[in-house]
Amino acid sequence: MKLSQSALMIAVLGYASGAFAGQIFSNDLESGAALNQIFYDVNTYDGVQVSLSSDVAHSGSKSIKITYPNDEAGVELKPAAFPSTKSLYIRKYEYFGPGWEGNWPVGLKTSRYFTRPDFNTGADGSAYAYMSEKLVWQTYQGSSSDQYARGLCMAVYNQDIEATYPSSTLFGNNLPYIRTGHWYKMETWLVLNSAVDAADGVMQVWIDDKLVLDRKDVVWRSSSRGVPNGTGWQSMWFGGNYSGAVFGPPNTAVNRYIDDLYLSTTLDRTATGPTPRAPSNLTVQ
Ligand SMILES: [Ca+2]
Repeated sequence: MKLSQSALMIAVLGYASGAFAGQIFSNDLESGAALNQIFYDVNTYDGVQVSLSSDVAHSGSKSIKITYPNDEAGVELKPAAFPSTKSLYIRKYEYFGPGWEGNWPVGLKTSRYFTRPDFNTGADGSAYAYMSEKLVWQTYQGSSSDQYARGLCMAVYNQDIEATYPSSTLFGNNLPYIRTGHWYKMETWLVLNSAVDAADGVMQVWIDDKLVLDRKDVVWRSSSRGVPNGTGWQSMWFGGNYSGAVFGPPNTAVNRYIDDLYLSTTLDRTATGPTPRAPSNLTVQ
């Protein structure tokens, strides 16, 4: 299938009616479409399994289930490339099943963003600005008995932007840090810097509506770091690989779920995306 055909199909499947002006992609996984009909490409690696699941859901009864059977396995769920945009807003909901406790990775890629339409970064030294988003991250100083992930680490080509969630920041389950058994609302807002080497790029992250990263000085396009190219965000993927646990790989498969994926060129923090459907087990008296 050609990219243009796939983009058309995704536009049809993407619930474009009634969308916000800047909406690029929106999907609640409830349409019955297969993952390879929703995404331009579904790449899996190293035995990872990905499927539509009814185990848990943020909306309706379905979500994406990613099973990581061992270390360094991943999946890339790619929406079709989109017209170049200086600003990109991403919202998704993530849920971690039992077994992640004590096995939180050095970096679990929650998404990746590119300024090329081909999901690539270009050659070293003349590369294109991009980012590996890791909103689930365990510090190297962590404890093997940790029941949660402490922070995030955004890899911006030869630079890691790290942060630790403060214990005072309570998420929607009224607990600090990322834990199993809760749907976390994750929002990211990216604005490319105004010129190469200009320290005015924006990177903001909210989890359960709490601002956990607020940077207005990101040098996305940088000559000194060898990443001078890119005129706007043009492609991304959801999902991503499990980058190794601090204390060794888990001895059992661990499951990660994603639901209600949304992309926009505008900061649609008030948008809810697809209208949430009532749980399938709800009965009207
Ligand atoms: Ca759903």
